[in-house]
Amino acid sequence: MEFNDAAVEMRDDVGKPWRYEEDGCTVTRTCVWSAPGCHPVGCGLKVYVKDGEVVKVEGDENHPVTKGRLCVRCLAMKDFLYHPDRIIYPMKRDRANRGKDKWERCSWDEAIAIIKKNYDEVKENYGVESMVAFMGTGRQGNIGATGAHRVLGTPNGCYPLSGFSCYGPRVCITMDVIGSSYPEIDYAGGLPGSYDDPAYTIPQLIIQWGKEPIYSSPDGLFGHAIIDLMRRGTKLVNINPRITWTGSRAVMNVQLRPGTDAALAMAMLDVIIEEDLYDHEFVDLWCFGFDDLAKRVKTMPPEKAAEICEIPAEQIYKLARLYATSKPAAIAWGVSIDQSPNGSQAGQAILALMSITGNIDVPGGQVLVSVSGGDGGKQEDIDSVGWPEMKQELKEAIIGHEEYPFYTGGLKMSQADRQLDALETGKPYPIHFTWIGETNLIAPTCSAQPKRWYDALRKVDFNFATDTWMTPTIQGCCDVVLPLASSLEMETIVPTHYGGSPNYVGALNKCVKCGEAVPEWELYRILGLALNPEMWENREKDFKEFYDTAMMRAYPFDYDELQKKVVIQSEVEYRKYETGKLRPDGKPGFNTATGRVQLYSPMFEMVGEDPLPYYFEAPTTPVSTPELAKEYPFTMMTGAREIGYFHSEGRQIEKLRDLCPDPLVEINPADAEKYGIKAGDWVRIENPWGVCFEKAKITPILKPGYIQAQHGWWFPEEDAEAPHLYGVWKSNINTLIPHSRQGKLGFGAPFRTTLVKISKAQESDLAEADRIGLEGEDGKPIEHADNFFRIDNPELDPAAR
Ligand SMILES: Nc1nc2c(c(=O)[nH]1)N[C@H]1C(S)=C(S)[C@@H](COP(=O)(O)OP(=O)(O)OC[C@H]3O[C@@H](n4cnc5c(=O)[nH]c(N)nc54)[C@H](O)[C@@H]3O)O[C@H]1N2
Ligand SMILES: Nc1nc2c(c(=O)[nH]1)N[C@H]1C(S)=C(S)[C@@H](COP(=O)(O)OP(=O)(O)OC[C@H]3O[C@@H](n4cnc5c(=O)[nH]c(N)nc54)[C@H](O)[C@@H]3O)O[C@H]1N2
Ligand SMILES: [Mo]
Repeated sequence: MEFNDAAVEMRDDVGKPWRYEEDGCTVTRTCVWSAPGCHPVGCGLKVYVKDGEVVKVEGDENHPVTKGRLCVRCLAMKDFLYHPDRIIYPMKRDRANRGKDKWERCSWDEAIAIIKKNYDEVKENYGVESMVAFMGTGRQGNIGATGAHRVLGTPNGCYPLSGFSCYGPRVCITMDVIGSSYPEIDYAGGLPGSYDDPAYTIPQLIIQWGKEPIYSSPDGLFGHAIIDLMRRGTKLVNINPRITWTGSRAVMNVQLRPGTDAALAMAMLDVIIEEDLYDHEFVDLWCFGFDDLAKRVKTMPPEKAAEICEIPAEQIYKLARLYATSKPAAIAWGVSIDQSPNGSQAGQAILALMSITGNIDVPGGQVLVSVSGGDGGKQEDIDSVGWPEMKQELKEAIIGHEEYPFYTGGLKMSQADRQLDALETGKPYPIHFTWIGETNLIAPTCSAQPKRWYDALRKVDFNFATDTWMTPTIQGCCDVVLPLASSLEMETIVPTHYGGSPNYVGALNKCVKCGEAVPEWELYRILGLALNPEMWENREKDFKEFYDTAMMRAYPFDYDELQKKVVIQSEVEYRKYETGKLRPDGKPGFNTATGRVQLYSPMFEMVGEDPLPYYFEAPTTPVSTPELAKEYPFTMMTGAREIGYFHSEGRQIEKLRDLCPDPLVEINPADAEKYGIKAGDWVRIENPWGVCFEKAKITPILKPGYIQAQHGWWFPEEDAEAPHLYGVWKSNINTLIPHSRQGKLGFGAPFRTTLVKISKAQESDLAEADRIGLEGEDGKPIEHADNFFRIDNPELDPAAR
């Protein structure tokens, strides 16, 4: 990645220094990244500190992109920092007391000694492969690669979300099709003149495809940029079963049936090719497999897709023409695509749309990172990041490798569903030691059927966690917990889009210290030196040193310079396929096997997948499982993002809880009337895999027959002890999502297309749900396992393995 000095100079002229005095406070300008959880937009903050304590946080108007705008989660940062439920000291608990609130504060030395004793024993008796490091979303540490491989020395880093249904699929597919990290829309984030920069062109059209950045700012895309661009004339299309806030301002809302995106994308390709609306020059010079693609998409004419997607065929024609004739146009690929077993094909078709319309790596289109960038475009970088000096037989022992080599090879992580199978069955080998690094997986976040994960993790010999808060997962399963610092308590950097798209790099400038919490990179060093010293002995002692040596290749400025400037924008160069900047050999073209955009994927073919996009029904829908649909008539989407919470975080913070006090399920008014459900009623949501309860939000933004249920819920104010675990089972929507329904590449899961039935919850039901795990009248805890966690019923569920 190259960086723009002009931009830096400009900031110096207009910006405040990185630290100054005001109103009796020391003000530090800094950028944020997790914790608290957030994807790396690196929003700018001004943090006011007096007598060593944060008194106020404001948006930093000097930040070249966020320009003072900030979401509520950052505005509530002070409440996050000093909340009594935060973990700021190491804690230990006897294994026999798992699930009991019997934590004891201990020293760092003692905590590390306990971890090391267990590590050494398990390594000696079963080998490092019997260990797993679990990671959640988008944290700076990336436990998957760094933690598992460098700290534990195991090949099994695992993101436990069924089918790795977030971002990973996108990156792997794009790596194969385009040879780059995934292409984000170009919102001028790397340009010093922002939207008015002479190098930039305002997109005529943006398609938010299963994405709603205004709430989510996902994977480094600053949500407000969409609004900024609309103010400058960009038209918006939402492809979304729900009409969202931005949808109400869009020129078109394509309210497709969830999980049918591949059919829609293929039909759009068909129209664009059939009506000769594609970019001939780009296709001729830079694409591979166009004729095969054209032939394939002929099998999905708009009329057929219209039936599958339950939208008018006319709308598909209109959308295809609008997209192909708007220059430039950009598609924002949302997590809804990844959260579908057919998502790999939908993604492949979306990349084909971006490519054949000539929108790849052009101003206002989809921007790509250059090979010298921070995403490690060079093969040796990829190898060394993923597998530091790990023996070949260990690499091959990674769980799920034989069945899903595209997944395990691309992500260097064990396949999530097979990882649960291994925990449950001991096959291909038993798991004896886990590090729950950055995920609250038994809350309805990073797993399908979390009760199965919970039961399996409880049996593991030793589990330790690293987090900023106590969670149901830690309370239920762990033996040691190490405290992590938040964004305001550390020095580090934030590269937007995890370094995947050239925008800017921000500095996290330390403002305060809380207890004995440490930044994630420091934690790796502490653990690494104890457990796997040969990998860590010669490594840098602090972040500045690490940055100035290890990261210099990616960033041509030293840490002190970045700290002072707070944000440095990258130099954006377009059409890099013409100048050789996308390939390590410096030749023009793309960094793929054929040197072109692979509309036909040789790699997919090699691993037994169809090389061309195709459509298949999700595992439980009225079409694929009509019998099941008779009893469970609603199609459930889950997890559409809320502004106040990041997944399972934030329920403790009063200001955020006030915004959304209860778990909500959206129901269309016609359905609500039919089922006698009123706004605010508790609703029983049920299917063969489980039962849970959320409160009704009655809204016409979704069609009858569909519901959208919130994820992430637990109740930190409730009883901590197992099996109640802060009421984590009551509104645990993921108990209803079946395990192991991924596509052929190992990706995708039905988080947005599962069949359920709904009813107004009975008082007795709710009373039972509220008391799961608490003592009944006879003094024994109520388990209700049969009622709340159904056992897979193979008769109802033909797809069950
Ligand atoms: N039903 C349903 N379920 C979903 C989704 C959905 O749409 N529907 N979305 C899925 C998606 S896309 C994702 S990515 C997953 C996310 O799943 P998770 O990542 O597991 O979710 P979180 O609750 O954000 O985070 C877990 C823990 O990380 C801690 N944490 C925060 N910041 C840091 C940090 O910097 N370092 C460390 N070590 N810990 C930190 C938090 O305190 C929290 O306890 O959820 C998935 N779950
Ligand atoms: N405030 C907040 N921000 C977050 C997070 C958070 O928990 N809270 N989580 C972060 C994470 S890990 C992620 S991955 C991102 C995700 O962020 P986004 O990619 O923006 O995804 P969502 O908001 O989950 O979903 C976007 C829309 O997809 C629609 N949708 C549902 N099913 C389908 C479908 O089958 N097809 C189509 N086309 N659309 C569908 C939903 O109605 C929803 O409005 O957000 C990140 N940012
Ligand atoms: Mo995610």
